[in-house]
Amino acid sequence: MIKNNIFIESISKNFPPCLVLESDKSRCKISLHGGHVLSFVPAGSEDLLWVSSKALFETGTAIRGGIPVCWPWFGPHPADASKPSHGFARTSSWRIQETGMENGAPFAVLSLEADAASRLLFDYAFRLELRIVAGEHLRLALTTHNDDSRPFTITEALHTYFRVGDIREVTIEGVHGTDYIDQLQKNRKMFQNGKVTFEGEVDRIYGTTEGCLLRHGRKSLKIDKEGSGGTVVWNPWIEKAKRLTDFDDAEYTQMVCIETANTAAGPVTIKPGGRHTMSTVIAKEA
Ligand code: TA6
Repeated sequence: MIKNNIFIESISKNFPPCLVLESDKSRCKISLHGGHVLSFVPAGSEDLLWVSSKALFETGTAIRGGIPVCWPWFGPHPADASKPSHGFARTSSWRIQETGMENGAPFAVLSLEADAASRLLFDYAFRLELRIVAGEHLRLALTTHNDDSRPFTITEALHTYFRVGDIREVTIEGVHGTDYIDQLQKNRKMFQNGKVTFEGEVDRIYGTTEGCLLRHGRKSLKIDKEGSGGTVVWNPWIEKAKRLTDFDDAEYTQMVCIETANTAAGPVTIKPGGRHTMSTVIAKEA
C-alpha cells in the first residue's frame, strides 16, 4: 500500500529535477523545467499522457509531450515573430511554492515570477502559479497574478498530449454544434457537426467553455475545464511529425492534443492587482 508521498526525482545532472506526487490513487511526475507535468498514472492504469520518445530535456527547449504551459501567449507571438512560440513559461525554471495534501490527495503549487529575462519578452510584473492535485483524477489550475501597475492581456493553454492506441480510432465528443477556427485553412471559421474524428492533420480552436470526452478503443477520458473559452485539438499527422525533430515519424498515431486554452479568439485582460485562473480536470472514465 503506497502511503502519500511527495518527493524530488532527478532526470539528469544538468537539468532541473522533477517533483513526484504519489498516493494509492495515482502517480504524477512534474518537471520544474517549464512547470511541466510529464506523466499521470492512475492506479491500475497506463500513463494517460504521452511524451515523445525523442523529447529533448534541455534548458531553453520545450519538452514534447505531457502538459506544456503555453503562456503569456498561445501560438506565435501576435506582433513579433522573433519571440518564442507559445510564450516562455514552458522553457523557464519554476520553483516549488507549496506542497501538501488536499482532500486526501497530494498537491503542489509551482510558481514563476517576472525577471530580467522575462521582461525582454513581456515587460510586466507578474506571478504565475500552477496548482497540481494528483488524486484519482488530475487537476491543474493556472493562475496569473498581475503584480504590475498596468493592465495586461494574455493568451494561454494547458497544451495536453494524451496517449491513445491509434489516432484513427479516436473520437472527441462534446463539441458538436460548435464553431471552430481551422488553423490549417488560414484560420477559416468552420462548424463542427458530430464527433471529431482523425483522417489527417487536425489543428483547430473550438470556441467553447465546455469540457469534452476523449474516446479511444474502449477507453474514455473526461476533460472538464473552467476559466477557458477555447479548446484546441491537434494531431500533426505524418508529414508535420516528420518535420519535428523531437517527434518520431510514426508516433503521431499514439497521441492527440486536447488543450484547455484562451486563445487570440478570446484573450484575457487582467487589471493591476487582479488575477485569472484557468483550470482543467482529467478523469479516466470507468
Ligand atoms: O496547439 C496546436 C499548435 O499550436 C500547433 O499549431 C502546433 O504548432 C503545436 O501547437 C505544437 O507547437 P510547438 O511549438 O510545441 O511545436
